[in-house]
Amino acid sequence: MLLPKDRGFVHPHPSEITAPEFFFSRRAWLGSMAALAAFGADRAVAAAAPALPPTGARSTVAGAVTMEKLTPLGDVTSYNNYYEFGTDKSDPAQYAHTLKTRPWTVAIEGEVKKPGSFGLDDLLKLAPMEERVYRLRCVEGWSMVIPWIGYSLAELVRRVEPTGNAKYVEFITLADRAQMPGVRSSVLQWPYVEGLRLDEAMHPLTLLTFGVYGQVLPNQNGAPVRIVVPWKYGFKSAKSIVRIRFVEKQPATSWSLAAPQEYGFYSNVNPLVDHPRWSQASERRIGDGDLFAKKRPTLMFNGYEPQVGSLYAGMDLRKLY
Ligand SMILES: Nc1nc2c(c(=O)[nH]1)N[C@H]1C(S)=C(S)[C@@H](COP(=O)(O)O)O[C@H]1N2
Ligand SMILES: [Mo]
Repeated sequence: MLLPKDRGFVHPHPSEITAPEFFFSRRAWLGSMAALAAFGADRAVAAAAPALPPTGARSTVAGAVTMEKLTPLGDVTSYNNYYEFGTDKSDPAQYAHTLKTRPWTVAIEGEVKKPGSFGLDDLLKLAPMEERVYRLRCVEGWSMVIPWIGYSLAELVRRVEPTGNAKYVEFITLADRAQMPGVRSSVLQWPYVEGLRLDEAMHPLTLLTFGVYGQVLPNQNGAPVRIVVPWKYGFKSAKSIVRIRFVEKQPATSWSLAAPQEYGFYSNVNPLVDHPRWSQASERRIGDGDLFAKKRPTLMFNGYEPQVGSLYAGMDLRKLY
């Protein structure tokens, strides 16, 4: 599923080019990270982060490049959603320290020729890690630009050899009351389940993610392994995955079970299709300033239309929201 390399380059607005100050803080920070890298996971992840970003732009795949300013690490780790730890944006940072991320295994089940289970260390070594700078657009109307570390989920999918019956991939995440206070609430059905069509899961942009900003994922960002699907609303990017199931039928996902009118299976970022309770035409970029800072227009497929638009050719995106 390779795409022409030169498609989809978005020319940056001058104000979007990362300021030089940023490189300095990042360089110092990476230096101390390297010194601190204590065990395998840290090293595997840190090695993938470029020691010095060559320019304002860091490439992803297939020409998906963003030169927008990165969201500061402090915001990435302290303002987010991880309902297993509570529904406030500050809850994950406050409570996720109780999550035990080792030992960790990911079971591969369903329509594959090679079912089984991968220990975290095997997953870390499965394919070379890359840094990918992606926009993340939460369905709630805020967005970030985040340098993730991981490799394309397709690497894993290919190795387990889906059968001809595999049409969808289901991601099942950890739900453990002992470690996760939010799981006592009935706000969602647990475990948190997400899903993709097989071709979406195989798209090179879909990232099996182990790190962020050159370090292993902080618990609140979905340690030790999550997916990131940058052209879909953030809730599709399931955190702390323990099982991956290959199935024939479209899986029921936690958010579409909770509110089917509001959260569809596809949930592609789409400024033309509003949420029933609010507009999706624009977004607040975290780090741009306070609540009154100017909003940015939301882009079709979160700006990844050149890469992923063809996956949805002929589909009515108003119906299949
Ligand atoms: N297991 C699980 N995964 C989850 C969520 C969650 O509550 N539980 N929240 C989602 C939402 S709404 C968003 S916006 C992203 C946020 O990812 P980040 O915290 O790394 O920015 O995670 C998604 N993955
Ligand atoms: Mo979200």
